[in-house]
Amino acid sequence: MRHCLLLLTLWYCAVNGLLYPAESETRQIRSLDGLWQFRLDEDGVGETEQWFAKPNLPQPTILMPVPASYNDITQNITIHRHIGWVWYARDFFIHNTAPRWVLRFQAAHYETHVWVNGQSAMNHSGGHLPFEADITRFISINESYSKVRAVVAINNTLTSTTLPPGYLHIYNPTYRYLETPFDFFNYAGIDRSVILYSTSNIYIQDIAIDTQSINFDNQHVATSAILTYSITIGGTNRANSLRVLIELLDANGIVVANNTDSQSRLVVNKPNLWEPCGMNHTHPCTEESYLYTLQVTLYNDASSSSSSMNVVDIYRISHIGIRTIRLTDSKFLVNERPFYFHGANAHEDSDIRGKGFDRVILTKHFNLYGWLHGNAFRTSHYPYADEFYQMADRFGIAIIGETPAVGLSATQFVSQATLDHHKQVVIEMISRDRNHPSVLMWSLANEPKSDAPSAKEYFSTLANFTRPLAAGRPITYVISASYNGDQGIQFFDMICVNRYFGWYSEPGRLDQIPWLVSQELANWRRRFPNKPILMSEYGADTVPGLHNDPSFMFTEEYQNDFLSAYHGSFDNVSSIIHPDTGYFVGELVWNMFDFATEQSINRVAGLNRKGLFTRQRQPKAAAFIMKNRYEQLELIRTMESKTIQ
Ligand code: GCB
Repeated sequence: MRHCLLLLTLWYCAVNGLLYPAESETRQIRSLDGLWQFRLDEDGVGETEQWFAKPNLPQPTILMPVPASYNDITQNITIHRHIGWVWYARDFFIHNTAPRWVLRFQAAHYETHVWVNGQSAMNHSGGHLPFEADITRFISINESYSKVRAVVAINNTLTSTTLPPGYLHIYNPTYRYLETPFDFFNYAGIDRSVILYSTSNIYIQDIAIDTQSINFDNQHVATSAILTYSITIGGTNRANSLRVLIELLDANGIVVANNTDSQSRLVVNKPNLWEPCGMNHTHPCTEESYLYTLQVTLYNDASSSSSSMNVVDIYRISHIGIRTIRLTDSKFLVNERPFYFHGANAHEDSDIRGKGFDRVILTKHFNLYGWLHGNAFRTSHYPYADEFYQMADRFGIAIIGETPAVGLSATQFVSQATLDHHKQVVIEMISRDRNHPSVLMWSLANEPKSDAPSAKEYFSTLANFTRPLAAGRPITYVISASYNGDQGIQFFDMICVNRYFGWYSEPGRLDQIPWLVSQELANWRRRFPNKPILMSEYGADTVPGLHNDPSFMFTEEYQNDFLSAYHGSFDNVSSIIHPDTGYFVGELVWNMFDFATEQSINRVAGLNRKGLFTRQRQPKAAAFIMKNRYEQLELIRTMESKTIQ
C-alpha cells in the first residue's frame, strides 16, 4: 500500500481491496486465526538472514495467538516492552477450488512485511486498517492443493512520520526507549484476524453507497429515499459482456429496488429509516435498528438471463441503513431531526489481549452500551476493527470515526511525509468505513498541537483533501488547545473539545467546574457562531473501591460528583433541551473502560482509570449515575423544552 502511494494515484489505492471479506455463493472464507510460530528479532537481522525463506523460524520460538497483541501473552518483560521487529509464521493448505486467493490482514501494528512461500507478497505501513494481496501467483494452481507458508515481520517502532508518531531514544550503548506522545500502550503484533478468501478471476472489488436523500411528508414520515451507489469491478481478463445486477433487500429478504448500471441510484418507496437508538423514541438502545441488504451480482454475459450458471461473483453488504446527516449552525441533524450524542469513548484494550480483537470483548462492549443507554462513541484514537461498526449499525450506536493521528506537534505540521501518510490513512479509513450508517462524522486527529502557527496550513490542506472524500459526513478534529489559540478548526464543520476542569486543571475543585464549563462553551460559541459544539472527553481517574466522603480525587465519589458537575452546564446550552437557542450537541465521557498506558506516576499500575467500568468490564459507581442520565436524555422529545433533574 505504501508503494502504491508513491507510484500510483491516490484514487487507485482508495478502492483497492477494502471490502470486508464476506462468504457468498462465489466466495470461500477461511480463518487463519490460531497459534502461530513467533519470535523476537532483537538485532533486526531476520530479513538479511532470510528467515522468510526457511522452513522454520530460527529458535527460540514460542506459540503466539492470532489475533492478539503479543505484549501481555507471556510473563516476559522483554516481550512486553520490545521495540523493533518480531516474526510470525504458519503453514496451511489451499485446496484448488477457486481461481483466485487473497490473503488479508484485518490489521497489524505497525510496519508489516509478508512473504508467501518465500516470496514477498505485501508490505503495509500503519496499524488499525486492513491490507491484503492476491497470493494466487505463489501457489501451484495445477495441483489439487498447495501447501502455503506465510511469514510475517512486524516492527512497532514509531517515528516522527508514523501515525501516531513516536520518538526512539537509544541510550548508552544500545538501550532502546520509545517515547510515545499519547496516552495508551503501544500494543503490537497481528492484533486483528488473518483471513484467506477466494474470488473468481473477475470480481466485485468495491462498492460505495450514499443514502443522503430522503423525502418526508408533513408528518415527517419518509415517503421515498434515493441511494446512489458505485460498483468497481476488479480482475484482469475482463469479458466485454459483463452484466451487473444491484438489488436492495428489506429485512425480510424482499427486493425493494434494483438496477443494472454499475453506477446509478436506487429509489426506495416508504423506506424504513436507520436512526441512532433512543432518538425520538423510535427504538431503545437495547433493540436493533432497521437494516437493508445490498446484493450485487456479476454475470458473465450481457443477456438478461439471470441463470446461476452465468454468475461470476456475488457480494452482499448486510448493514445498509437509510438515513441523512446535516449540520446547521447549532444542530446535528439525523433524518432532519436533532441528534444529541451521549456515551463514553473507549480504546480497543483488554486484559491479556492488549489491542487484540476478541468477539467476547466486542459483544460485552455493546451489551454494556445497551445497559448504559449510550448512543454514541468515538473510535478514539484510531479506526477500530470492522466488527465494531457492524455492531453499531445493528444496535443504532453513532460512531465518530477517528484516524490514528494522535499526538501531532509542530514537527509533524511541517513534514510533507506526515501529511502524505495522513492523507493515505484518511483514504484507507473512509474507503473501509463509508458504507456504515453508524458512522456520522470523521475525526481526523486527536489533540494535535493546533495552537502552533504551522497547524493552520496543515489542517487547511487536510480539510480540503478530505471534504470531497467524506461521503456525506461532517469532518472535525478533537481539540485540547484553547478557543482563542486553535488555528485549524476554522476549516472544519464541528467543534469537539476535550476538557479536564477539576482534574488536570483545578484539581479537586469540583465547585469551579460548572462555571468553567459554561465559560468554555460560550467562548467557543462566540468565536465560531456557526459550528455546533460537542464535548468529546471529560473524566476523572477513579480507583475502584476507593471511597471518601466528602469526595476526594481518585475516589468513586469524586468521579460521580465530577461528571455530574459538568451536566448542568451542558444542559443549559443543549440543542435538544433548548431547540431555539442551544448549540451543544453531545457529551462523551472519557472513558468507558480503564485501559493500559505506559507506566508513569499518573497511571497507577499502568492503567488510565477514568473508566466508568474497570478493565474487566465491571461498573464503578459512576456507571449508574451515567445510566440514569442517559435514560433521561433518551426521554427528551426533541422539539419540547425540558430540563434534566
Ligand atoms: C486526553 C487524551 C486521551 C487521554 C486523556 C487522559 O485528553 O485525548 O488520550 O487518555 O486525555 O486521561 O489524560
